[in-house]
Amino acid sequence: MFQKILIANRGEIALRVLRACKELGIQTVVVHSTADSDAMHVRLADESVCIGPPPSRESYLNIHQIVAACEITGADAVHPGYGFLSENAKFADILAAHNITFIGPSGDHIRIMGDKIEAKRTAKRLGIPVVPGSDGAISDEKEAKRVAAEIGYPVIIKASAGGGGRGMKVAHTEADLEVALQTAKSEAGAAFGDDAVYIEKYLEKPRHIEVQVFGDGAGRGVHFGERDCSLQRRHQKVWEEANSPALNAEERSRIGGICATAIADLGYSGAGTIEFLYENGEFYFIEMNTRLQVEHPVTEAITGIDLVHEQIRVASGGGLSVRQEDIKFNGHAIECRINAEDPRTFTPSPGTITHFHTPGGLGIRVDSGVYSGYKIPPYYDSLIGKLIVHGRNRVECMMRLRRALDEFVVDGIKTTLPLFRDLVGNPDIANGDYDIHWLEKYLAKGE
Ligand code: MV4
Repeated sequence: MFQKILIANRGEIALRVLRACKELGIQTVVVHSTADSDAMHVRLADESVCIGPPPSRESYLNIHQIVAACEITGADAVHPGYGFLSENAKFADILAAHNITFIGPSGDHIRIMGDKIEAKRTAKRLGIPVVPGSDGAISDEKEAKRVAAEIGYPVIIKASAGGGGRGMKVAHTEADLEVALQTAKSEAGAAFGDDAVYIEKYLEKPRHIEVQVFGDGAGRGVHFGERDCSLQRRHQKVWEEANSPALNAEERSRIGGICATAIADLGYSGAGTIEFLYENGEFYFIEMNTRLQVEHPVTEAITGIDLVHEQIRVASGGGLSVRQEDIKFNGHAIECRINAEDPRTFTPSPGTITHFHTPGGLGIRVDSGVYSGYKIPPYYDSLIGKLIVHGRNRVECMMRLRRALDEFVVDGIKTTLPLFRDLVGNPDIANGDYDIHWLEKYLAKGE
């Protein structure tokens, strides 16, 4: 087991990882920018190292500074959290070259999944159902037209270096295709320095369902069920739940089994998320994330398993603590992302939190890095906390969520709490009847 883990992140996820390390009796080091000297992760860690000025590029993304912090403190492993360097293959490789364990998959697995064309090809080879489309990059308009005619319109053009919704263009007819292809290519080239694009059948009203997987790096793979993350705005998830209201136990175990087998065959190590679009009872792979995700607590709530413990165990060579048959799904969980933003326009609202009071009671978990009197710096993302609610079934979970939202107090700044108080009373949400476009339509109506 590791002696000392360096946490290369900030905010609620840095605290989340700190808690797991403390439980496992592992010493902790955190890094921070000069804007985060008063941050909770700095207060709770055994040691801290200031690694640079506020901009992420010069601090939380600065590989040399982080490696230096490892050497100075004698950390033998790094947990990257999510965002920042968590899916940076070069960072994983550099740590390995310094005999520091990256708590995550190999650089090569990160690289494969970071290239969306390569990821899709790999998924298909491993027996995961994918969206119909081009077999690799599209070289010219003629090829685009041939593929589109074959799969049928509408089609979507995506950047291979994109992901998370960046650089996508929809073409409804052949007349739209030329413009869509050219704009997708030039936007991809400008944004990512790589203009490779591919084409897929455009699914009009899918849900976003993702499967939580783990590999032990030695040929074993398991799944922890799925999360439904369809409620998004501009590709930012707002509300996530496990299980998906759209799936039954048989569908869960079928898609989960396919994913677990694929992860085993890939020789993958650590936590991963296989993302699907789900429409008319069918799953279509779109991307794989090679990190722990923001919404992992809903999976922890229904399985009772600490996913960060599992990450640390696997990275240290101790293997997974569970076999597939040990993983049971109990009840229902919902996560609300509390952002320091206007609840309608989502404009960031940094500033001082004058009062912070979190809800409690059975089935309630709040993961947050803020406190009363804390000043939110303007340099980073606006997530200030996550409310995770568990119940024996979805109805109980929703009742408990409504109550927890009533108890939650955040004064001094705007937050997205009022949006959740509206959503929890909405009939479509109560019925679990929503797709990936539901939230944007709801916000546009201004109900
Ligand atoms: C799609 C799609 C429809 N058809 N692919 C957006 C983010 C990226 N991960 C993939 N995305 C989409 N890919 C096909 N073939 C619709 C989206 C999409 C979306 C997906 C998940 C959650 C919210 C979304 C919002 C708009 C578009």
